[in-house]
Amino acid sequence: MLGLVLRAQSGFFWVDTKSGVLECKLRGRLKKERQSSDIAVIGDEVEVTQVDAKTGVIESVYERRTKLARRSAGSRGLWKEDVLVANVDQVALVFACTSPEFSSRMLDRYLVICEYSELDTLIIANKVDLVEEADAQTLFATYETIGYPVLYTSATSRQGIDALCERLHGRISVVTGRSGVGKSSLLNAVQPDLDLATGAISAALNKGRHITTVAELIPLKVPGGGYVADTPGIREIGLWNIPADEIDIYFREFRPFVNDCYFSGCTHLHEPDCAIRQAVEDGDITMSRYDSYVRLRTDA
Ligand SMILES: Nc1nc2c(ncn2[C@@H]2O[C@H](COP(=O)(O)OP(=O)(O)OP(=O)(O)O)[C@@H](O)[C@H]2O)c(=O)[nH]1
Ligand SMILES: [Mg+2]
Ligand SMILES: [Zn+2]
Repeated sequence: MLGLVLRAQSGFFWVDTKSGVLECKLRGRLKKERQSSDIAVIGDEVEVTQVDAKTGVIESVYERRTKLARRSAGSRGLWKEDVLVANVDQVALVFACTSPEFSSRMLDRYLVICEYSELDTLIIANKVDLVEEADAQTLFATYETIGYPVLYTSATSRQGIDALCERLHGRISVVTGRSGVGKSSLLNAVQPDLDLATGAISAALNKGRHITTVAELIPLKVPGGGYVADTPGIREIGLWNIPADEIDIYFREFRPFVNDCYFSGCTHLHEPDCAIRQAVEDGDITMSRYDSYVRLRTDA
């Protein structure tokens, strides 16, 4: 039977199948090859043999179409890749128009991670009810111009919620963004019976809790299905495995210019005849995006 891993914990896997959610273990021979932590992760499509009404065994794991990964400490002082979610169709980056204050630096950083991981991206501008529509659009205009879809939403007034539902249907989405922007509130608006903890309650639950980057995939009960992972942040994924000299191409509006610099290894920081800095001067690249690039490039 085909299944999808919704949750993984201490060697147990909760797998969504046509017979419902089964609690599964891995078939012994699967464990011989690798550590059980990377054999199957949430989002993995697996082949399952049902044992009884509630349990099963994972026989094999299908190849991953995409993945969201971070670096973690491995054996002998080496770094290893930690896959957080497999088969991600899109990343929904949630920002609030205000409270907490919008940070273009953080958005640019997230976008680099998404471009590098080759994941579709949706920008959600939440809490539009707290600002003037025109002010919200000013914050996100650059991103629409360079081709990212931006949804203006309010979990409170339900503005944009139908459009959000449409975006989530039939796909595996990772919903991320800093604390307090309204991730859980938006998902509750999409599907009220999810009943995710929000606001002060959510903060209290998280206090003293181990930081889990991704908890689980939540199946959506909508026509066409779909799954969402409500995650506190993909920030710690970091930019570790992105070579410094590749960062420019993950700023998508830089791409038409990167080959026009005088020096082939141009860092776009100080070289003469730099096409990127010329584009900034000509207004084809915004100063804010260029500043984000400079910061990421000099940190790398
Ligand atoms: N005015 C307004 N308030 C909102 C909106 N969405 C969420 N909030 C409020 O913002 C606060 C934080 O919302 P949450 O949904 O808990 O935020 P979160 O992103 O899930 O936060 P963490 O779980 O801590 O990562 C709560 O008090 C919500 O009621 C919105 O669209 N408009
Ligand atoms: Mg939350
Ligand atoms: Zn250059």
